[in-house]
Amino acid sequence: PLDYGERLNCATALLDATIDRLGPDRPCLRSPDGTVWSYGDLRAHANRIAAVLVDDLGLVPGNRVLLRGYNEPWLVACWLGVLKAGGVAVTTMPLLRAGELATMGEMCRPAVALCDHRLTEDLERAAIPGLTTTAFGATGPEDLCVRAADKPAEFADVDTAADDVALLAFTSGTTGRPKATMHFHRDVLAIADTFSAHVLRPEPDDVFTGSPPIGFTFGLGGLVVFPLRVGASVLLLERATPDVLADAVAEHSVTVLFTAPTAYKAILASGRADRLAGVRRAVSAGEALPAAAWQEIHAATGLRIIDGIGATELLHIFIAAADGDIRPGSTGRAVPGYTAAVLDHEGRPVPDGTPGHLAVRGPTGCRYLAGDRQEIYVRNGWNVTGDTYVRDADGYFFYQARTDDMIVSAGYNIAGPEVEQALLGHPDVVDCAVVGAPDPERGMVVKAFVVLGPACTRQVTAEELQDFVKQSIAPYKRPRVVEFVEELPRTSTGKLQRYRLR
Ligand code: 3UK
Repeated sequence: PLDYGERLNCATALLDATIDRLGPDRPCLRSPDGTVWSYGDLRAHANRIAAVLVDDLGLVPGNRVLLRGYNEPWLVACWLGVLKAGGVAVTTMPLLRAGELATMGEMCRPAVALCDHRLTEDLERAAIPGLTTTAFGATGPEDLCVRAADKPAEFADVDTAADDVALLAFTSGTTGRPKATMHFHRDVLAIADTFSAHVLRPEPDDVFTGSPPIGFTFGLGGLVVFPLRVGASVLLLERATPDVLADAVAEHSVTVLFTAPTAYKAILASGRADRLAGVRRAVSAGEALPAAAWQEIHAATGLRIIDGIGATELLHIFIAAADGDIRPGSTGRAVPGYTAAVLDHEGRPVPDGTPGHLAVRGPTGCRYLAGDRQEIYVRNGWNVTGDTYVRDADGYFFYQARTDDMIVSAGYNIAGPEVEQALLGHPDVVDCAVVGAPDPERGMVVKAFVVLGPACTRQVTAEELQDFVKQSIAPYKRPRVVEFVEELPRTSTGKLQRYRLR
């Protein structure tokens, strides 16, 4: 069991443990232009920011600090500075706009915002009451970096409790309005000491990189907490499109890669698979990685991708498989430290092989800021993620769909994503989403929204796609309605918003 004692400041723990063990000069944060901050540099910057927060901005332990920036060293220094000062970090993604930021502000009432100078406009337009914004990354006298330069390099970190809230993270809103979840100082270390320690097993010489924003807990864990916990370094990319990512991996000798299934597929499609040759561990999360995609990536790169399901509510990954244990098409088994089960509507375990609600228990868990949804997500001590899964007799978990995306049609249970995978096998289909549409006879019918590739010049008919799907999956799963569209609605973390199509 994980025991961090009663008092714990995770920022102190992340930095000081490495510095005590490996010295202050180890490389920590890397930028594409070749700049490197050592662990000592990062600690000094974070200390100075903590001093600005406390001395100049009047931060009191427990105050919430909104953070908004691209993946780059100053954002990491700000995150650690807030925690050192005893504040609660409210991480937000650069893609969010004024309306979304206003909702978040209303929910968590931050006193202070630290914001990349290129991203202040939307934050100002959000007009969050009582908020003081300080920009970073520019050169004027008011800039955080300039003010921090005058502060001492040492700071006495606030002695927080292990279960003081360290961070508020917003869910990506695949089902509508975002929800804020609270995570403790001990949770931040727990994700490193479960998934990272047991499945990823990084070493101090590893170089991490990836695409998820640090404002998304997938990125916060993979690109900040995991490398810092072992004294490794991380290359931070501001706009990591698949091409940029693949090139950066090759150029900077990256060994640990975090991204989503779509990016791996795009890297293959752009002919850049060879750039991933030096990667030792590649993680895929956020959406399911179908067996066919796993095999294709393996054939092109030799990589054995580590699929893992994580959630903002649980902070990071809780089901995954390590190298030798990987079974393509399965998300893996419960990460050591977590227990996972598949339950029926009444909360009883279903037999192996039967679909049901995925439920998880472990050191991290869901605490919503507004308690209204707590009874939906947490039942009888289990965190119920909202995903339909099947477990096999060996304890491997197989993703079916978001529970909301299960389509019940004429008595059949059909998982939308399975139909999507079948459609994506068609050479002219580049993107698609499958949902249930109300139908007087069948209750629901399977409806597909299909995006055709730019190279497709001939007329593709609904009938052709239906016949195509019937060749790879049971005929009753074929989309009875097909609508051709230009593009599909996605969240800022790249997830399909099927609810908007419904
Ligand atoms: C889905 C997956 C199948 C699933 C996340 C890693 O995605 C993250 O958090 P979110 O709160 O969404 C959670 C939901 O996303 N999902 C995530 N990973 C997988 N479905 N296979 C997967 N491998 O519906 C889950 O309930 O945005 C991922 C680490 C931290 C995260 N926050």
